[in-house]
Amino acid sequence: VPPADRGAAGVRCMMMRGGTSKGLYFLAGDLPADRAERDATLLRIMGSPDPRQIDGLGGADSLTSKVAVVSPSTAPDADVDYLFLQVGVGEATVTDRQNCGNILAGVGPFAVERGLVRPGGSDTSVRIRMVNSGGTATARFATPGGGVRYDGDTAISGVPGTAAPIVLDFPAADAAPLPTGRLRDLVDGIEVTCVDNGMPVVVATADAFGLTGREPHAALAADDRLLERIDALRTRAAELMGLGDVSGGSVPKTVLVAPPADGGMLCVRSFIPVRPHAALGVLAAISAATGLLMPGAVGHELTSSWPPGTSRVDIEHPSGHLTVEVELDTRADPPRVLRSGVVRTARKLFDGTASA
Ligand code: NQM
Repeated sequence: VPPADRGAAGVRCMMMRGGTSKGLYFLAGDLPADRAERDATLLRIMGSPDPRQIDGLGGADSLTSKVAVVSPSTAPDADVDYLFLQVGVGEATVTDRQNCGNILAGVGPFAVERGLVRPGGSDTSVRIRMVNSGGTATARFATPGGGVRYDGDTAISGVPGTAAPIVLDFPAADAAPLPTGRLRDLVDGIEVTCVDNGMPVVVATADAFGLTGREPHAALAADDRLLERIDALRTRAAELMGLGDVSGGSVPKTVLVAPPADGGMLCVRSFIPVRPHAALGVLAAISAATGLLMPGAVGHELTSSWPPGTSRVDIEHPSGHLTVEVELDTRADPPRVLRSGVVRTARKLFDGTASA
């Protein structure tokens, strides 16, 4: 399309809140096939690299500058493919280096809305191949009368009100969850467990950084010295995890763990990858819980008061709680993930044509 006609042509797009994130959902066929052209289109639609994204649909925050690209799957065990793209805020970047479990919550409903998946009665299950990580997920949600129901009575921390539940289930992963091959590593004098059950995460105790783990989000965001240390830690840990040079990249995330203070089972502060998260990423939470459940891992001592065989973990974060499920075979060496899961909600915010 010649530049003068771009705005007029537009791109079919749906905006959805998925979990505690918000993003633009596209059919792959509605975006340019050429990658450079696709990325340039997404930057224009979001309004990046302007830090305020004033000329686009992004919300000037990495949690609201996200994209799902959905297409029919060629994999025999999946209905649709989901490619997650993070559009930079304040920088002209579009990266596929990470997955996003929050935006994932909208993928099943979007697939039904766009006619990629036929609704299956009162409930529909959509099998999703997550292109970024290579794993699969199943999303189950209400479709009474053949349409997606968004309203309901499920509340999730970080989102006002209630909505219909979307149950996300992750089957056993093929890859071992310990990318360094060890339960613990010493990085910059700090004991860490590097774990990946859907998201590469570096787990350390809040105590190792002189923190309680209950610090308000704003206090962490203002602590430049701490953020420098977090960045140095995750950059060195990434080398051990085989992720190479991650400077400027969005993974690995860092999760600092501490004892609970609000009726949960542990309390965390997470960094995505350097800026503190106002809540907690879904796959980051699942990965951190996976690490903690392994005897000998950093933070495992926090599980000593949990009932034996615990698989449901209630995690406190800066804006509430996130409960995730992880079933591990800890007798295997290295421990194997049997399944993981989480409940989210999503809301269709608009469906239309974005000016590109
Ligand atoms: O870990 C933020 C989020 C995320 C990612 C980020 C996520 C996940 O809260 O699965 O959901 O880590 O940048 O949406």
